[in-house]
Amino acid sequence: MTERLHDLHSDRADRADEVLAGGRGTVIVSSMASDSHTWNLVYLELLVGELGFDVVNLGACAPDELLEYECLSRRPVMLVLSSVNGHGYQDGLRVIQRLRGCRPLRRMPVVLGGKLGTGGALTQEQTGQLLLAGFDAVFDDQQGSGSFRRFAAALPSPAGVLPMPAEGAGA
Ligand code: B12
Repeated sequence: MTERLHDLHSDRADRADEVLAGGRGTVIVSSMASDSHTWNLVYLELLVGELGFDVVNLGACAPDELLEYECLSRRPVMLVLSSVNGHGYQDGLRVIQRLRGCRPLRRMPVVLGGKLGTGGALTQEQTGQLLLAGFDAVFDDQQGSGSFRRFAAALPSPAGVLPMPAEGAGA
């Protein structure tokens, strides 16, 4: 019995270490097929890493098949798509339809953000269509990073991993 309790305790301690070392799970950051901009992805990689996730950055012009393949093989806790070249609506709609059509990826959190339209922000109708097609959230450029941070903070921790310590709490 004592041995079992000891095992349970070490297991918990290992998991806590994992959390402190950034064990909130893997997030994939990527652009989509038409978009060759890269600094947006560098920014997102740093931001998501700062929030405690492990980040895989697929880079610019990621083909739809690559996105699907990486999501299936890595099973991220979230996919963060970025688009700044003005084709965010078209690329986003196509990609989310493909991902949601793939049964194992139906419940994976997927968000889209950046400079999504050519004439500034997307219309309410366009945003609504993206959400209806399966995005969990759409962050237009003018919103800043606050709402994205809140969304990421509310993601459930990977199964069995302890919750992140509250901000400001600590030894
Ligand atoms: C550098 C640059 C390029 C370089 C890119 C080099 C590279 N390696 O990245 C080159 C020359 C290749 C380029 C090409 C083009 N570009 Co360009 N480019 C820029 C420029 C000047 C800076 C972009 C940048 O690096 N910003 C720095 C990064 C850190 O910030 P960011 O990209 O703005 O991303 C921020 C936010 O959008 C947000 N964000 C982004 N993604 C996400 C995702 C989430 C989830 C969240 C929460 C937030 C978020 O966070 C970031 C930090 O605040 C911008 C104009 C500008 N001043 O912004 C135009 C700009 C993005 N380009 C533009 C255009 C049109 C093009 C071209 C189509 C031009 C052409 N006719 O060929 C091509 C597109 C090529 C392609 N296939 O995609 C337009 C896009 C317009 C639109 N969206 O309506 C812009 C805005 C210029 C303009 N004012 O017209 N470009």
